[in-house]
Amino acid sequence: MEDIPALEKKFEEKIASGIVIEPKDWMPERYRKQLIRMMSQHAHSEVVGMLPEGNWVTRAPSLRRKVGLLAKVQDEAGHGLYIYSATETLGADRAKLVDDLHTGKAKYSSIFNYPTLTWADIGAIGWLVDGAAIVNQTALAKCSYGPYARAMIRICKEESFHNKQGYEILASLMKGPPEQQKMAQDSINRWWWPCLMMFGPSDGASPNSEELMRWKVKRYTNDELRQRFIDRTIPQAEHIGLTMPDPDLKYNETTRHYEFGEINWEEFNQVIKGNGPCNYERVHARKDADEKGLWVREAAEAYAKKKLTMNS
Ligand code: FAQ
Repeated sequence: MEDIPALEKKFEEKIASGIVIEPKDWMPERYRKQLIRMMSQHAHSEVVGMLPEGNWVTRAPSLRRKVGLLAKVQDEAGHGLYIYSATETLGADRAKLVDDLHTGKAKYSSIFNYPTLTWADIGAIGWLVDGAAIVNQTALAKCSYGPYARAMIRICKEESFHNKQGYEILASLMKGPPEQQKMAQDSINRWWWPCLMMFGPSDGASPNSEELMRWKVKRYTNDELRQRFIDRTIPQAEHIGLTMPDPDLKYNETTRHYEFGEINWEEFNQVIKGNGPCNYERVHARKDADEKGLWVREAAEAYAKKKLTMNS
């Protein structure tokens, strides 16, 4: 049996040469812990993320829109399941992770603590929230932990469909009467800044980034990904006549990037502390679903046990 410093050295060499770490490989406890933290928050976000959109399933304006939205919400559930499974490859107990969400110990993405007030918000979530998620997750598809990286490949493909669906909803509203255009613009006014917050605190204020970058879990910093999202999103907004609620937004010909205004970090900190507009409602809805689904899980378990006894 090799000693810990030798194992650590080998692990760092693997990371440095771009070798992907797999579940049975030796890894430092801190690497495992960081991955479980980040991946479980990600899984919780996918599952909680179904709630704001689910709010509109019964009120989608046409059968076509309803079918698209239902498929999207189901996809998000699937993403949560892949990522929870990936945390299990690290030895995490899924029931404990879910319990941490319900007791407020675990975080989930700040973005899902905002309400969906109009149909246009469903367009804004698909276009902006999934758009931000794609920028973040295409980078994670190259992360150093194999099961997480592989889950991201399929998830990004599905998110691309969601992104196009959301953009199409907003493009249709922008071609409609003034009331619909106003509704689309209002949704962008409310969702733009919270979407920029999805990428996390600025680099200087991000305690986990340095370690995660060193281990190639994160391949880019929070600010780099935020900038990438802004640069690719503004031309899309202009194309359909939407404007972002930021008077400081302007293209810099020299850097070839958009400059943007100050993010309200106080709002971000309040939301991740549990004081956002819908935090209570979201966690309460998840706890309620968990309690109401208990009999289904118990029945499935009893059936599986019975089948096992009959077969043995
Ligand atoms: N919300 O040191 P950092 C989606 C926390 S999926 C809440 O920079 P890190 C799909 C952070 O956890 C969206 N908390 O942290 C969908 C840490 O707290 P801790 C989710 C946040 O990990 C679409 C503290 O602040 N995606 O949208 C947030 O290096 C439509 C310090 O921050 C992922 O989770 C935030 N926005 O970087 C579903 C992707 N930002 O744990 C339905 C994977 C930061 O130390 C509908 N995660 N915090 O107490 C990541 O890439 C990273 O974890 C970051 C944060 C970038 C989110």
